Amino acid sequence: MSNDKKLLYSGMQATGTLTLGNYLGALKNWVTLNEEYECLYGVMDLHSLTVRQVPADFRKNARSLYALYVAAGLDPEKNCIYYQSHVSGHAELSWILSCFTYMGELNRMTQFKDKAAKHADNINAGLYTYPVLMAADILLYQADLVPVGADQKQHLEITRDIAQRFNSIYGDVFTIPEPYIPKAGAKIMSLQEPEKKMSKSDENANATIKLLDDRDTIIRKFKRAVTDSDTVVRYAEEKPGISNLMDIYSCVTGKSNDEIEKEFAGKGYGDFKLAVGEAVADELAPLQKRYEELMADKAYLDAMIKMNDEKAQYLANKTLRKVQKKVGLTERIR
Ligand code: ATP
Ligand code: LTN
Repeated sequence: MSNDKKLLYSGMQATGTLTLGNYLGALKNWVTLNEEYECLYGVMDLHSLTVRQVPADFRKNARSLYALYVAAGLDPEKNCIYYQSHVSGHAELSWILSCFTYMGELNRMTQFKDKAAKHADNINAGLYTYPVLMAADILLYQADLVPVGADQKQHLEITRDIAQRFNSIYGDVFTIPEPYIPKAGAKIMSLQEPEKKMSKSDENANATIKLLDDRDTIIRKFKRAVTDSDTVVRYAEEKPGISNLMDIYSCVTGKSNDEIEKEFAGKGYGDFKLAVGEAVADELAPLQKRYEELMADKAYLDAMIKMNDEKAQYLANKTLRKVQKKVGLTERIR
């Protein structure tokens, strides 16, 4: 791109409405890091195809995800926010990289194991090669930094391994990306089963806070959050429910665990849960308002999508042509 800022790349799958986990683990950090980096954010719709989608819902989810990125504070005029499927280079580079990825490496991926167990009737090859496509997303743009939640760490490691392997054969083709995994909020847990991560595909509505839940729903879900039989607000491994709520409260208010423990000393879980619910609802209110405005302005979103698709396509092609040449594919005759 045009200046010498380092490049940040990230994205999310377009499957269902985002949760507070997606927001605190990823999206909120994208906004914080935004000014320092040149940024690209993808709506990862090709990755979403690894799980069966209803076409009409899928299209709506993808647009809604685009609008949520913008509503969270990412300016589409300053950042390249685009659809993965609109840039053919992702699939093309993914094929080439799959020839530099070992099955032994893919066999170790825990997300594949989890998803295969969850979708036992549809263990498709895309689910298996998912990390190769993710490596292609990142390497195509020569990203320096990739902010994600803790569950994506293994995918970043395999991306680095593939890039290093390729570079060791062909010279310095790819930038080796660094993961950015936040200290607080990297793994927000389910409100109903606090030993499981909060996931947008959870069937129990009370387990997740959706970014578009209204204030009353948010407060009600926090009130019902599973905790323990103790009454003291304290961060501890044997108190996963309360510790998770403290993580959430800390991410949203910026308060440390010590400060939170002091704030709620002598008060019960009820007061604490209400405070967490209110803080989260306050944090999400401006995002929700902006989201509604954006979804009502079709022309604006369409113009942003078109402009950024072209920008991404241009950047992607630069790397793709270089890679094709390096591996010895015959250049097109113009
Ligand atoms: P699904 O449950 O449908 O597989 P997901 O909720 O895990 O999806 P992704 O699209 O896979 O969502 O992830 C988008 C981003 O949100 C990634 O950076 C991921 O690390 C982060 N993320 C997802 N869930 C959490 C969570 N519970 N806590 C923190 N970060 C999360
Ligand atoms: N697998 C990621 C989504 C994703 C991604 C990427 C994130 C696909 N390609 C490239 C960062 C960079 C997930 O969050 N589940």
